[in-house]
Amino acid sequence: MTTHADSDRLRLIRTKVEANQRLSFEDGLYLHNHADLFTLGELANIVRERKNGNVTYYNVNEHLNPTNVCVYRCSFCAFRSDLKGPRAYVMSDEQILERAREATERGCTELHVVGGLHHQKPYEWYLNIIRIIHENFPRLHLKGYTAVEWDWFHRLTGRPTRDILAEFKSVGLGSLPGGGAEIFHPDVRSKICEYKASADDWLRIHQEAHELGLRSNATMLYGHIESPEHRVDHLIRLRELQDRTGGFQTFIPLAFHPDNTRLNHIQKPSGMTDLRVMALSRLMLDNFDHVKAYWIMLGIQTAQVAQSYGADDLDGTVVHEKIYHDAGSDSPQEMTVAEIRRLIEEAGRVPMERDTLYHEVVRGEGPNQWQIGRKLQLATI
Ligand code: V47
Ligand code: SF4
Repeated sequence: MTTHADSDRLRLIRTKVEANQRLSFEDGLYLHNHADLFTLGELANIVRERKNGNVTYYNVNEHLNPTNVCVYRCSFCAFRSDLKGPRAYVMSDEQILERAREATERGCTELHVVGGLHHQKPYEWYLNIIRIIHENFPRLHLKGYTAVEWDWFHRLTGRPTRDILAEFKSVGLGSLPGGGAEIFHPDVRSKICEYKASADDWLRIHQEAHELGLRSNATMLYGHIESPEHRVDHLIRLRELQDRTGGFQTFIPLAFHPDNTRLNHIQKPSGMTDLRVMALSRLMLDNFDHVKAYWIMLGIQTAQVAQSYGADDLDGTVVHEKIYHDAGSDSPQEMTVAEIRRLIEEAGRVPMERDTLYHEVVRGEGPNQWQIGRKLQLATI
C-alpha cells in the first residue's frame, strides 16, 4: 500500500528525473521495490525521449558462435558443452568464412562473435577468426568476444589484456559485446560463475578497451538468485565506469532463461519483471545513450512494449542465435527488417537502421548496397 511517506519519496525522485539529476542507490532500490510499474515506465520514458526522441534503432546482423565447448560451467548456461559432450562443436575456418559470406550477402553490417572457452584451442585460433573474417569481408563490423574471453586469452598467454585487445584491434576487431557481466556482486557471482573473470576483471577490461578507442556494451543477467540490491549495485558499478571513460554505447538487461540449465528449478522472470528492470536500468544509467530490448531474449511482445519503458533499441535481425534458444527461448530464429520496422511503428516509434557504432545506414537497391551515413545523436535526428 502506498503511504504519504512513500508518495513524498516518489515525488522527490520524479523531481530529480525531470531535472536530469542523478538517482542514488537508495532511490534505485525504492523505485525497484515500491514504484508501481506504470509510474516507473513513465519516468523511464522521460529519460528515453530526452536522449533518443521518438526513434527506435535496429541493426542488420548475424551471430557467430565458433564453439560451444567451454572450460567453465556457469550454472545459468545451456549453451556450453564438455569437450567430449554429444552436443560439442567447433567450426572450421571454412564454416566461419561461409557464415561471414552469408551475413554479407544478406546485407548485414555486423557480425556478433562470441563462444565458449575451448580446452584445447590456442590463443591464435581466436585471433585468426577475427583476422580471416576481416581480411575477406572488411565491411562487416566485428563485435567480438566478451570480457570473460579476453580474460581467458590472458590466462592462455600470460600477456596483459590491454596488449591482447590492441592486437585484435589491429587485425579487424571493431567493438566488444556486453556479455559476461552477469551480476557483479561477489555474493552472487561466486555462486553462479565462480571461476571466470571477476567483476573487477570485467570492468578493467572494458576500461582498457575504451582507452584503446574500442566502444563496448554492457549487460546484466537478472531473474535467477540475485536480489534487488544486487541489481542496483550492478547498475551503479557500470555507471561509475562510464563516468570515467564514456566508452559504453548500450546497456542490455538479459532475462534468465532456465531451460536446460542447472538452475532449471527457477521460473523465468515475468513480463512485469522484465519491464521493471528495463525501466530501472534506463533511470539509473543516466550516462548511457542507449538501452536495448533484445527481442530474442524478451520475446517479441515484451520487446515491443519495452519501447515505452526506457528501451530505444531492439538489436537486430539476429540470424543463428544459440545461447537463448539452447536455454528455451521460443522467439523466432530471425526477424526480417520489415517485421522489425512494423514492430517499432506499431509502438508509435520511428524505426531507424544503425550500424554498430550508431551511424545511420543508408540502403540502396540490393542487400549489399549500403553506406554508412551520419553519426546518430538526438541533436541530429
Ligand atoms: O554473457 C547465458 C547470458 C550473455 C543465459 O552486446 C544467458 O550487443 C539468460 O551478452 N539465460 C551473452 N542469459 C549474450 C550477450 C548479448 C546479447 C545480445 C547483444 C549483446 C550486445 C550481448 O548471455 C552471457 C550471459 O550473460 N546468458 N545463458 C541464459 N540461460
Ligand atoms: Fe562458458 Fe560463457 Fe556458458 Fe559460462 S556463460 S559456461 S563462460 S559459454
